[in-house]
Order: sequence, then C-alpha cells, then structure tokens
Amino acid sequence: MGVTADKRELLEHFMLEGEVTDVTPHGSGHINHTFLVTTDGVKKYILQKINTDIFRDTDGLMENIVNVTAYLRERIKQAGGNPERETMTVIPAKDGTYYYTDADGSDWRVYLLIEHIVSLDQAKNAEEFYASGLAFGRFQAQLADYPAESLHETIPDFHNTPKRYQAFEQAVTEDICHRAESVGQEIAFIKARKEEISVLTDLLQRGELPLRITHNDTKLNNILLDADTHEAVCIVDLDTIMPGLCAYDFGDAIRFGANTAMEDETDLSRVSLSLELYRAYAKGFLEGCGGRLTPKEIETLPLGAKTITLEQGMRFLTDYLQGDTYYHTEREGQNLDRCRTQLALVADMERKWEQMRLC
Ligand code: ADP
Ligand code: GN1
Ligand code: MG
Repeated sequence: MGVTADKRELLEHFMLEGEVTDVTPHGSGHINHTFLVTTDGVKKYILQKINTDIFRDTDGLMENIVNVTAYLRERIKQAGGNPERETMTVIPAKDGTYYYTDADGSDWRVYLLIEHIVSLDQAKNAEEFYASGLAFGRFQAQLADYPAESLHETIPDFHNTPKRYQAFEQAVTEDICHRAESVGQEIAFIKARKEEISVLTDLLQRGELPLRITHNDTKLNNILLDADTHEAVCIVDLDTIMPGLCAYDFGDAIRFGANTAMEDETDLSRVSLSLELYRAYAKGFLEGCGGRLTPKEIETLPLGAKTITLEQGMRFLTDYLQGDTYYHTEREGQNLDRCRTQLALVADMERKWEQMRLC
C-alpha cells in the first residue's frame, strides 16, 4: 500500500482533486496496466499505462475515446441519466492533452473511477448476463449515428478473421519458440475450419452485412454492473471502438460470458456453452439494438459467436507460438490453456449448433 515516487510524479501531470494516498494494481485486463488511485478527497481514479506496442497511435486512440465519451455523455444527459456513472470520464492532463508521456516514453491516462460496481470474469446468472446484453445492444444503438469516418482504426484488421488466420499460419511456419510440434492437435483443429473463417467477412464484402460502430471487445469484465442490483452501469475499455460487424460484438460476449468455465480453465471438461446464458444475452442484445439489426445480421449472430471464438483460439495460440508477447500472462502455458478453452467451446457450439439459431 502507498504511492511510489514515480507514480506520484506522473499523477502530478493530471487534473486530479485531492492528494493521492494509494495506488494499487486493478482489474484483470490482458492488455493495459491498470491501477486504482485513492485520494484524500471524494474522487478516486483509474490510472492506466497504455500498451503502446499494441496501440501505436496514442493521439488517435485518445481522440476516439474523448470524442465518443463526449457524444455518449450528451445522449445520457438527454435520457436523464448520470454521465459520470454511465460512461467513462477522461481526466485531462495539465497541459491540456489527454495523456502523459513519462521519461521512459510510456503513455499514461487517467479516468474517473466508477464506484459501487462489480466487474465479473464469469456470468453468475442469466439475469445479469441479460442485463449486459441489453447494455451492449444499447451501446451500439446509441452510436448508430456517430460519424464513423472520424474514428481512427486503433488496431488495423482487428477482427479480420482471415488475416488472423494468415498470422496464425505464419507463426506455425516460423515456429520461433519450437512449440508447434507440441500443439499439433490444436493446429489441426483450427486448420480443419479454414473455410468457415471468411464467411462473415465475405458477406460484409458483398454488402450483405452492414458495417456498424462496434465496441470490438465485449467481454463481461469490460462492462461494470451495479454492486447491489447487478444492472449494467457502464461499458469500459473503449480502446477498440471502430467500424465492425455486429455479429462479432455479440459473439465476443458469448465467447467469454456464456462459457461455463473461465477463459484459462485447465480442466476442459468444464468448458461448455450455456444455452441458458446464450439465450439470455441474445434477448438482451436484440432488445438493446432496438430493431436496428437486419434479418441477415440476426441470422448470422450465432456464426459470430463461433467465428470469434475460433479467432480468439487462433490469437491465443499465435501468441503462445510467438513466446507470449501480446497478452499478459501470470503463468507458463496460460495462453495455450486459453487457446484450448476456446477450441473446446467451438466444438461445443458445433454440437449445439441447431439450438443456437435465433431465427
Ligand atoms: P485492458 O485493456 O487491459 O482490458 P481495461 O480498460 O479493460 O484494460 O481495464 C481493466 C479493468 O479495470 C476493467 O476490466 C474494469 O474492471 C476496470 N476499469 C477500467 N476502467 C474503469 C473505470 N473507469 N471505473 C472502474 N473500473 C474500471
Ligand atoms: C483482450 O483488453 P482486454 O483484456 O479487455 C483483447 C481482446 C481479447 C481478450 C481476450 C486490444 O481484451 O481482443 O478478446 O483480451 N484486447 C485487445 O480475453 O487485443
Ligand atoms: Mg478490458
């Protein structure tokens, strides 16, 4: 507990209220380094070291977040809500920008902490998962008229599954850590599904599915739920807001939240798709989207779940093959375990395919 001199120094560059009394690691995100900042005043903050190996253009990234949250703030006010609780508030740096570059060249940003919430790594019941589906659907509806051309593409081809497949194949060929031989089964599982991975992107290219403004990282811990009611309060992690397919936003939430096991579970017999959670989320998401989705979009939501689960399996395996440089890991083999849960979930979705249909 306490505040190290370097954290204190960098927090001095932001417009905080009160004296900082404590800075502690926070959350279970895989990408940025997140800290909870306590002060002797009323407000608490989130301090984040932005992962600039992944987000190469901090100006563009922060411009997206500042503009989108300003837009959402107006929408929330119009609806009579509380913008400080229902969207992220970026705390400006004292030089008028929205992040600070320290002496090591690392970029840091600060948000207002949203309090009295829970951020879950697993859905506990259908009601709260329904609530998060509703919130992600509403989020998409709220941004339906946002000027898409003003958004920077923070990670190019983020959910371009065919490109993810190419990167995976290249990692297998290069095999820089000599790990490919030990994961032959996983590689074969993915390769056997090669034809399926481009179905959604092909539909997009043919104009049969529309591009929308999507969150692109809709896992359950990126939505904050009220600590008492477990109603959805705020969607966080806005780093990847970009034009995308609605099936991917739907699918990513299912991949994470409707899995009966944790993302890095080592006992694969615990991995399965909960149809109860799946249906609850779908109901909430469709309600939240408020009739905006086309019949083709609704028809392809289950495929979104399967495609992004396979994509995520490929991404985890690619990182494992390349020496675990992308996702934070706490133990040896964690990315491989994560890959295996994704592939086990794909297999279960295939078994339950008929029951996953939504129309
Ligand atoms: P990462 O990109 O590493 O996943 P996130 O931006 O998702 O980083 O932050 C990590 C976690 O910190 C989130 O999952 C959430 O639980 C918590 N968090 C982030 N921002 C806030 C906030 N403004 N208020 C409360 N909790 C937050
Ligand atoms: C990362 O940042 P976080 O932990 O919310 C990743 C997502 C993956 C997810 C897998 C920018 O999400 O794409 O689906 O891990 N974010 C980025 O858990 O790559
Ligand atoms: Mg996150």
